[in-house]
Amino acid sequence: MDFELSLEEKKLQEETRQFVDREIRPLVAEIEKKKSYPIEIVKRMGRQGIYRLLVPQEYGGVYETVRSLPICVAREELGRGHNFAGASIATQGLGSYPLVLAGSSEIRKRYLPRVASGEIIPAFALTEPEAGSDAGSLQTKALREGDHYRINGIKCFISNAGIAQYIVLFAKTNPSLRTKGISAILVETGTPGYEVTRQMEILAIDVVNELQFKDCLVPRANLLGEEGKGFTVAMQTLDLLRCSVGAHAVGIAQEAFDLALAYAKKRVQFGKPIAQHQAIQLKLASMIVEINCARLLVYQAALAKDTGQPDVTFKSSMAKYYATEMAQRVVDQAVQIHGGYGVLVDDFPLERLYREVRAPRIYEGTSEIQQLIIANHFVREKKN
Ligand code: COS
Repeated sequence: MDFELSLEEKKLQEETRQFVDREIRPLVAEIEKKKSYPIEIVKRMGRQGIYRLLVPQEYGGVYETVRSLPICVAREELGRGHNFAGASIATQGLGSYPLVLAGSSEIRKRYLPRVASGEIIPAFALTEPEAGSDAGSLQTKALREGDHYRINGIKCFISNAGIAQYIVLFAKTNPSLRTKGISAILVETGTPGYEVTRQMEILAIDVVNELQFKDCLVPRANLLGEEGKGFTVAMQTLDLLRCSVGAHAVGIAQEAFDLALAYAKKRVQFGKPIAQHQAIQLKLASMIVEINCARLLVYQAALAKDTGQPDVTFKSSMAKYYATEMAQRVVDQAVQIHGGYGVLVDDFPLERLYREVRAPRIYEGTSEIQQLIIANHFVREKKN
């Protein structure tokens, strides 16, 4: 068993780290101050070619098929730099992977190359006011009418919808069924009847919106895959990207650890740097052990996906669950090591990491949903 990244993956890691230092970190202070749409990050990531990890080679991607490990390696580095950079690779993937899985060849050709270059921003619209963890209970309807679907309903917490050119919508084409009544449909954001109704401000800087569909007519050709198979498309997309949320969390935690270590080495109390006090050393030791455990879980889940193992869902949920909970603990300890400076809003970045680390325990499935999936892996096995 080899725990080393390949030379190619190490190169990606190093190049992404340099890109973050050179092109993301200098933007952070202004983005945080203005609380503006960090669209410049998308442009820069597109130029760097990072979104090319998300689509197959045939459509401008890096690899023949989409691979999870490189996405995770890149996302850890992006997550260290700024929340929106780490989230952006995932939101771009959430909006493009359903096309990779189920889009017609015409749809793939039309959209994927431009997603890969960053020219197009897509979004993934699953959540509704009354359907969060229980995604199968969503109520948005897409009813057949000739060559079109007539869509009515509300979606919320939809990342990037406010800046997207298209969304992948999950709606009921057969409202009398639960998950088997759900279909995935591509909706261009300029379509009449589609409206972004609210910018939802959250703890970390991100673009999160509420949407409304009022008699929005979309061609039937925009159906992704078959009617009634949308829930599976959503779950398989989450299988790919949940472990990358874990990678993002590892990036936040590593950044917090590095800051805490540097601070502890220079901050003198009781006549010596606090890094030489056992109380701080114990914290640093626990933090780095936890970070490495989480990183290994992320790599394990990514490799499971890339080698076609059957337990991807389980491993991806373990990686997301452990890494996001771990990152919360690590950032909290990093704040503690910084003392009063840890909660200062200006100049010290810990306060930003403290805000950024919270949402990953919720989005793409809460920690409790991940625990449920992890437990069900064994409960279901025992049944068979
Ligand atoms: N891959 C392929 N198929 C899957 C799957 C996966 N990862 N997960 C579930 N399915 C299939 C099941 O096999 C089942 O098919 P059959 O009916 O043919 O057996 C179907 O989908 C329904 O699955 P299940 O019965 O497990 O659905 P539940 O309604 O119980 O919900 C959870 C399952 C809770 C796991 C799901 O609703 C979920 O992930 N919720 C969280 C949603 C979320 O992450 N939201 C964040 C928004 S996106 S940022």
